Amino acid sequence: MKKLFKPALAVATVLAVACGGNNSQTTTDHSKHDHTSHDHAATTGIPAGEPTTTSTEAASDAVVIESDDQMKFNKSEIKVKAGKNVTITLKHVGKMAKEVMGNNLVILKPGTDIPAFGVEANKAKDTDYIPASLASSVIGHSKVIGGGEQDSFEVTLEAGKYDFICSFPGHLAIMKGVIIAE
Ligand SMILES: [Cu+2]
Repeated sequence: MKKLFKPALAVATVLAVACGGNNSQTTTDHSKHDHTSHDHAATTGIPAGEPTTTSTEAASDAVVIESDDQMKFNKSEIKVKAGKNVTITLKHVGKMAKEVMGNNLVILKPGTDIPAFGVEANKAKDTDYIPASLASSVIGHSKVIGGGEQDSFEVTLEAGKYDFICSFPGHLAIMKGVIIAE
């Protein structure tokens, strides 16, 4: 209730001022104000408190992303806590073997040329499609996994936006997204 009180008061004050009347009194005198004519002040006061709750849930230090046999991640945007050790888990919820429908999750440094990375990744089967020549572009990555498997890795990201892809050949055009560290 404490969190809701402030926005509700702010809204009530704004509406009271908008109503005209004695402006110098309304800020301190809102408790005596006729509430029947300001029913909407109470309802708008509740949503005003919501963003606080939403933002604490948004950035996490442990995220799970699913991939499937349709060459898709289930999320295109992930929010994590900046400057904190974050665990990223990739879960392949499909059934196909990793040789056919392998998926991984690779977080790339900002500014990485993704198509060029993909060209090199295609040649890097032995290293889970992480090209040694472009290792410096990789902030973190999972193993290549098949249906029913999962793999986790840890990263610490400075505040910012990072691309993530699946670097299995032919997948990165569709299997991609953004990680926002905040
Ligand atoms: Cu993939």
